[in-house]
Amino acid sequence: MSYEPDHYEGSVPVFKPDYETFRDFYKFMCEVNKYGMKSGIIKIVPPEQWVDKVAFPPSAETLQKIKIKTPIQQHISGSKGVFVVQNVEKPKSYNVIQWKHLSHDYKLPEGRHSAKNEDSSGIEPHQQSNKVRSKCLDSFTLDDFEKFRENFNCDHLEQFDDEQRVEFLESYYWKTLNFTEPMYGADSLGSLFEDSVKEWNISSLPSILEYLDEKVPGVNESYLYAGLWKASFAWHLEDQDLYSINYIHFGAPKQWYSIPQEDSEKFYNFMKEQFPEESKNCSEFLRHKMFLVSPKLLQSNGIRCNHIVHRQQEFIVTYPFGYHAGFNYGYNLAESVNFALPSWLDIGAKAKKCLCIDDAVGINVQKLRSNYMH
Ligand code: AKG
Repeated sequence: MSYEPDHYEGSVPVFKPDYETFRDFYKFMCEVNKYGMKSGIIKIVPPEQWVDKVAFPPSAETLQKIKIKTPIQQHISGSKGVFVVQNVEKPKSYNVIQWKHLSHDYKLPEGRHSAKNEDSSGIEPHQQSNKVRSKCLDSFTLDDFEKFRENFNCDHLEQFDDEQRVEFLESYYWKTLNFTEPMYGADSLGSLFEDSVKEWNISSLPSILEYLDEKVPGVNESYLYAGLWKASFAWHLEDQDLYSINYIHFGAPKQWYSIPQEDSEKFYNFMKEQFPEESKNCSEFLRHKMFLVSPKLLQSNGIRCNHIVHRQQEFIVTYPFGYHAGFNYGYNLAESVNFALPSWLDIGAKAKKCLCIDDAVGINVQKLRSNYMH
């Protein structure tokens, strides 16, 4: 068994464990903890034996259950690598068929070996597409989802295998971030894992958060994230400085950035300088998940910024004190939850909380510790 990274990508350790090393999530996380506590995030490419147990495409029943409720429209202002993201909820719900249709309104630019933007064969003409969008959620039948399975994934997915294309898109994102208003189906309760998946099932991970007295959405219950091109997550730490794990079930990749823990204080001070008003009003202003600065700007100010592309059927894990941010390269579906190892109890007890958001998550760490110990 080897718990060493296979290699590093953009200074992020990438693990490719064999099935024996991988299958015990808790042991694996304890063994690789020292790496993540340095780099902020790690990537895990699961072994084929595990991937084969996860339905791909998901069953029609599973696809039918996905409800993308009140997605957010992201109003992004700023320039020169410093941006504020304001998330405005849209009072609408989508199923995954409608979400894929919506993705045609958020096209990627052409350029540097681009896949042409013409629609692939499985996509219906515009008129029909309008019909799909206005159709009432309840009027979709299981048969519709059965048919959708033939074309469920992101069109032109192969473009993301072209390194130069991805680099072009990343640089285009930072240049044009404030030109459009991306949509993001973030924080919808749910899971795409079948109960038959016993290992690394994000909706039922072994974690000391099992000892919490109640269910906390997104913390010990998994959330789904339905992405579109440019849908972004601003710089933040997890609630109560927990760990998080994120799996892309299908679709376009996510771009991730992380700050090595050694530079986290430098990073926080830099962010305070960029957003003086907000930081004066709330010392925990980064928990508002509204502030984006580019990796280039960070690096030119002496703050190291790791970067990695997260593809479908891969995991990213984020660590306490590891600030992270990123965006989606297109239509995709990811699942994420928080978790904790016993060594987190001391971290959680000291974690600061933002008091200006009413629904900010607070965990009674003392109670959790005593539940866990007895
Ligand atoms: C996490 O999973 O911890 C994240 O911050 C990513 C959220 C997202 O995918 O939008």
